[in-house]
Amino acid sequence: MIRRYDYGSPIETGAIPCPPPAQKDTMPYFSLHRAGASLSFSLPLSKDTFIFGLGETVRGINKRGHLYRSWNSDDGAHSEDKHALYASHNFLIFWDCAQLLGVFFDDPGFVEFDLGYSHANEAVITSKNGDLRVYLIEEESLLAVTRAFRKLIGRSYLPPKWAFGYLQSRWGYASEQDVLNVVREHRSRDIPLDGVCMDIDYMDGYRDFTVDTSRFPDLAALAATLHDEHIQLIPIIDAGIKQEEGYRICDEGLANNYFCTQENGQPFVGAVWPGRSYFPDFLKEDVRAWFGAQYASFLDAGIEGFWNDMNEPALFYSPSGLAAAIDEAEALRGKNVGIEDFFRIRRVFDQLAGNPNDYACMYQCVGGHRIRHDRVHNLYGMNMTRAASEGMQRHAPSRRHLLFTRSSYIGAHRYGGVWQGDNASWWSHLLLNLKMMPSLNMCGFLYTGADIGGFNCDTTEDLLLRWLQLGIFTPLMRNHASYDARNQEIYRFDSWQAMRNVVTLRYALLPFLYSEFMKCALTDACMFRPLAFDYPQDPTACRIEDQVLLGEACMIAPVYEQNARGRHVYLPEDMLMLRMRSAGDYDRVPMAKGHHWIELELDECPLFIRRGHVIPWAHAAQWVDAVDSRNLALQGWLDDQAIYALYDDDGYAPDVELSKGLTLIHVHRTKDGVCATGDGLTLNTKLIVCDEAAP
Ligand code: MIG
Repeated sequence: MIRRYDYGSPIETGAIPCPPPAQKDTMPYFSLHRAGASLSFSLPLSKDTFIFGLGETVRGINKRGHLYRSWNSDDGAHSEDKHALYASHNFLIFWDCAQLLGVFFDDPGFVEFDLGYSHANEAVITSKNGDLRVYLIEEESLLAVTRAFRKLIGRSYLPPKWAFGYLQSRWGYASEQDVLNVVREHRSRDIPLDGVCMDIDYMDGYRDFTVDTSRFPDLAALAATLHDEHIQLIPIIDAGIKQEEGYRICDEGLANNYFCTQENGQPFVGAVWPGRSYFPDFLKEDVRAWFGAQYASFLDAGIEGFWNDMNEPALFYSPSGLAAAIDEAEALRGKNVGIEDFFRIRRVFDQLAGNPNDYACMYQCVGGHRIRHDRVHNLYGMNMTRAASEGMQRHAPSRRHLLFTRSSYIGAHRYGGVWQGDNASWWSHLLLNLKMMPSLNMCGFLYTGADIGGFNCDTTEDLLLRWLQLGIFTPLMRNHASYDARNQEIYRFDSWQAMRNVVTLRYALLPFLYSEFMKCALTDACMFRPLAFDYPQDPTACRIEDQVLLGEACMIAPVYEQNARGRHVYLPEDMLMLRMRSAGDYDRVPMAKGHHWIELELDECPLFIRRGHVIPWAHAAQWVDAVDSRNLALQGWLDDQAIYALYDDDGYAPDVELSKGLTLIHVHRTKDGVCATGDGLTLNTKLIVCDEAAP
């Protein structure tokens, strides 16, 4: 059951395509408190209440005990003390033995989630503006609540199949030659690869939709060369438009009033990579149509994937903010500057970026009305993504495109995926990557992954290897690093062969991963789930933060500590462990429900398959299109029989239907072994473990 309650004058956010009518009664369970414009909703927490959700945030799968804020922020330091990252996903599930409640706070402004932080036995959610819709979802189970919410917010974005390949990226591939080198180094070592991301370096002076032809002389020719190698180019597009007469995008935007404004109606100016820039008002439909149409020139050049960045929107400084800071510093010139003044002035400069005062000087247009940006701040990235998605659909309707964004709000999941932003080459961020997966899935974001190896800071060889061992399971599998970080392409390291072998696993698992992804997207399910979702009666399973369920039949448990040669794993039921080194090299270990210490050498990673289930396993390949998903081996631990529903399609067509893509694989035991059938499939059952092998 879903009920909607409205407060103040809610803004149409687009999170929910067809909202149910608002209730007339008062909302149960929560008590309300007004203070000025702000409106708080509080809910008592028992000592056993779990809180799930909130999508892209720091800390645990269980969100209880911290203060989170919805305020999309360009903050590259994802430390535990942070309250907000790039996205606002205001969906929560409260669960204990007495109550199960899904709640979505549809509010595009500043919202605070005090989840047992001020008072351990109370959750208080505060909307700063008090204009919002709240949706209450009550169902029988965690899975059902999530599915009902997902159904409400609409189907998740479907990427093309090639987007499940391994992608290599770096801020700093500064020329065509750099890109070609990356491709050659992978192909010559048989490291599988499906795409190379182009960061802002390809642009001419960081102007969107331009190419610096001195370094990338012919993008279409480069794209064609790479297509021959089965590799896609994936350029970045930023939100800010360089302020410069004669730059077409700028001129068109000014001529048509496409940019966000100041209070006086003049276009708002803030500095990002191109210097002083304008910000398209993506809340306006004509602006989205115009901006989205710009992607066409790249599509015509043979490019089929993009990433949208800086769309919180990030602001490095505003001219007035910077001028004030310089004045303050100037006032100290020649003085014997005291330490307090020194720290103050340092803070003034630190606080120029993403300053709330600047967002309060920016105006957008919603339904013909001017509205201060900070009331709708969290919708900016979503609407840039929408512009791109709709633009591509209009220009090339017969294909799916790869699109992932940094900033998002619930609703953006219908238009693209998300990457998890500027993480660091820290072991804790490998674990954070894992924890974000189920939380993002609950909020609709299925196509996601983090920068493998870590974006900021210098990675280490073992961190990259361990991170790849997680990355093989995440739909977006991209190695990405900052310009000032150590080179972290696989081929830079002594143990590149071990890393390559890990990547081959991704391709062996590809039919399985694609199948699980598409089934989840098409049935509003979560590909990654906390153990609590499937084992709510198992108190040990419910509190696990470093293992997650993958698809219907699997569980993953990566190693996330340096120098570890294994880890503790809790099995909520009997499972077959694959201790994997490469697509052709793994051990199959049937294991009983319970606690286990598992030895895992640096080049080994585990995948657990529930007893009684099988999963498909392909021959590894160098790129996605070369994976033969009709000719499969089956892995698993079989009792009498099992069924696997394999979803597959051509990987491009946008109008997919679950029933058209499903092939049922039936497996059963016979006197002489195992027999498997599936329409049009060649199936090899040699990898299936039978009961006799049980511990
Ligand atoms: O201010 O384009 O998160 O992936 O490499 C940094 C340069 C801007 C932030 C993105 C990152 C990208 C970087 N960008």
